[in-house]
Amino acid sequence: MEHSRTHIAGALLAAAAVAGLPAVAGAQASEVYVAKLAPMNTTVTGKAAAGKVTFTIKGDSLTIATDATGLPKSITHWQHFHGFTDGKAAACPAKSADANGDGIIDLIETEPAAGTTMVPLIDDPVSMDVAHGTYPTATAGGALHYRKTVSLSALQEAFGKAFDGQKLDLDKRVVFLHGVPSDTKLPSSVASLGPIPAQVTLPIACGKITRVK
Ligand SMILES: [Cu+2]
Repeated sequence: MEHSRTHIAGALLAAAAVAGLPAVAGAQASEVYVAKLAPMNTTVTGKAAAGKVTFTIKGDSLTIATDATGLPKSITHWQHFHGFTDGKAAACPAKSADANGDGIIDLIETEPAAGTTMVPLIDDPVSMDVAHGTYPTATAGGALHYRKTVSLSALQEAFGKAFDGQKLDLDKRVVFLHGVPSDTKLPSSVASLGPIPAQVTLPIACGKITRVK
């Protein structure tokens, strides 16, 4: 017992000594970006998605967290940030984005306002694997909680490779949550990406990323 107490005290002292160094680094300002989610296509989902996606940068660490409610329950939801590769700032699509007037803003109709799919918020965002990444699943109550920490420099490098040397520029991006149940009936006018079913890519929430700290 005596031995283990001594050991614990020693370990605490060592931890404090180590913590002393990061405390200096921790004093450097962290950057926080937030996208407040607004619902989209509620006539299809029958409910209003809400919540936020937070991006916290500390040194080389970027933590991405989604906390959302009001989602189609118990299914996987694709989520990404979208944007333009020419430096233009992205925006969430307005109602007028429904170009074909079918009452639904599909993924393709988001592009004039929001640009292209950029980084998937999956188990490994640095892989940039939009089509095959593992996306989070909503609970039976329609809530979704996702949290992932990546190396900022690694993500920046992968992003630059995919998008012609562009910077992440989070405050020029928007986040989309996608997805309705696979048996949801959609008009044939609802477009999607390649062979991916429109039910998977249908936008259900959007939020513009803004820097709050
Ligand atoms: Cu997306």
